[in-house]
Amino acid sequence: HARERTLIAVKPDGVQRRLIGQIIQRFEQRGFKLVGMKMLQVSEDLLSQHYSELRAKPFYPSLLYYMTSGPVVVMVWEGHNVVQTSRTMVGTTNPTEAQPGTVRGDFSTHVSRNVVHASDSLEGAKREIQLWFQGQELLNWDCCDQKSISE
Ligand code: DAT
Ligand code: MG
Repeated sequence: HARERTLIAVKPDGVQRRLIGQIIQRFEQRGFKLVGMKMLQVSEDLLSQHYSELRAKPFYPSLLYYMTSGPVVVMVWEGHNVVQTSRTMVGTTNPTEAQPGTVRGDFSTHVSRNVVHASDSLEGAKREIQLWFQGQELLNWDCCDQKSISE
């Protein structure tokens, strides 16, 4: 529905490569609404909760190292089907397979530096938004063009 929310993050490689603006622009122009955003140096504790399902993977230590190597920009976007649509906009996990036109397909070549994070399900999005944001950091506001974008 129109109030669905998802968590999108520009990872440290995306911040270093000055891609924050281009990534935000894609979500704005698609018609989604930004309801929360901050830049932060992530702690290992937060990351280990965020990536708890990947703890047993061989790449997990290097994933933690990379994700804490510099600031990230984390955002909550709202809109119709935003979870699924943003996964499509972000592209496949491995940029080798990501379609041109997707963030990963346009800006990355290697799975370990894939520029952006997007929640992969409604439940995952709820969990991640609660993990990264305090309730009062998320704003309920009206976009003047909302009625032109969704029912
Ligand atoms: P996604 O970010 O597309 O949701 P995921 O949740 O399976 O993918 O994995 C989280 C991140 O972990 C991913 O963005 C990059 C890293 N990763 C996943 N598979 C990897 C692999 N085989 N080698 C190195 N890093 C990997
Ligand atoms: Mg994931």
